[in-house]
Amino acid sequence: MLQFIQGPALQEADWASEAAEGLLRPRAAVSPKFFYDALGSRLFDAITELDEYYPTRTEAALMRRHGPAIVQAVRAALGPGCTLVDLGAGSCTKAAALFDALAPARYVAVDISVDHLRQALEPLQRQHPAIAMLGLGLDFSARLVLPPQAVAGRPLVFYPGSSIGNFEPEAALRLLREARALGPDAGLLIGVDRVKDAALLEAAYDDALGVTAAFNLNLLRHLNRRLGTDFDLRQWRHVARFDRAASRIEMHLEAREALCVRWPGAERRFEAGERIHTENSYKWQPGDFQALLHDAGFRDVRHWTDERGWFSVFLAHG
Ligand code: AVI
Repeated sequence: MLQFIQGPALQEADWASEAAEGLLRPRAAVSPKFFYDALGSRLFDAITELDEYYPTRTEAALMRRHGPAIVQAVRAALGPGCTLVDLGAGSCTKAAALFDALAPARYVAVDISVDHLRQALEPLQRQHPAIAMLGLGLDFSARLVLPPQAVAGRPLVFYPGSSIGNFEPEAALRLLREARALGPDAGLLIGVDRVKDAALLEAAYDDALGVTAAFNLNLLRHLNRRLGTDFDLRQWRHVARFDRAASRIEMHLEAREALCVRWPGAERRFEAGERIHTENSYKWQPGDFQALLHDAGFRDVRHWTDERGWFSVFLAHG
């Protein structure tokens, strides 16, 4: 049985006012959610294929190598017939790879828009008729609560891809607490990118082909369409730096020259070298992430890593 539910969607006026507020701050900043229009989503898919962008392929290799042990640990922790809650499900391929071994009773695919999920879920439901499936449109970065009919059996929240790194640590803690609160016996399986050499990290976020630069600059195109700004993309350049003290990659767009950006009802001057902060991608030490999981209320935590120790998958429950 396949169902779809769309939660409250952000109104166009909310998107515009959020972007305008960020542009008008003394240190301009725009939320990374503005990366993901149709072209931005395709550019992100291209990033995951770059030689320099190791997280996607490292996590995939880790899941292939340790998948059986991970699934066994999940089954030992949660028992059979869990509800697999897939955050940021997109094409649902990462979760679908677990179906045969994990045999969930239900699959809840969560993404910002339910329309993204229809294409993926319809064929998946035909391939796995025994799993009850729900596509849920929800901005879980604001708050993760599921409709009461979504969960039947113990929930296992699945959040691969190290997207937790795009949350500020306090917001990450809030999301993990909300995951813990999905049920008295909720579990969590999550991919986390680790602290490593700055040169490796900076190359992953500033690749030779310029795909990440295009991904970052595309945010300005998106703003031109959504807010009516008149950004000229040629006046901006992509910057990605690892801040070791904050343990995060920061992405910015830097004005190549003094300029003025205008949009209906407002304008903002930028000096040459002035930046718009577009994303943080936090890199975690395993011990610190384990402490965060404990703070979120999970008592039992295990983790697996690849042979270079670049990426970790954590299973938390209890
Ligand atoms: C989606 N997220 C995990 C990516 C990351 O690595 O922080 C987004 C990204 N930004 C630039 N490259 C990839």
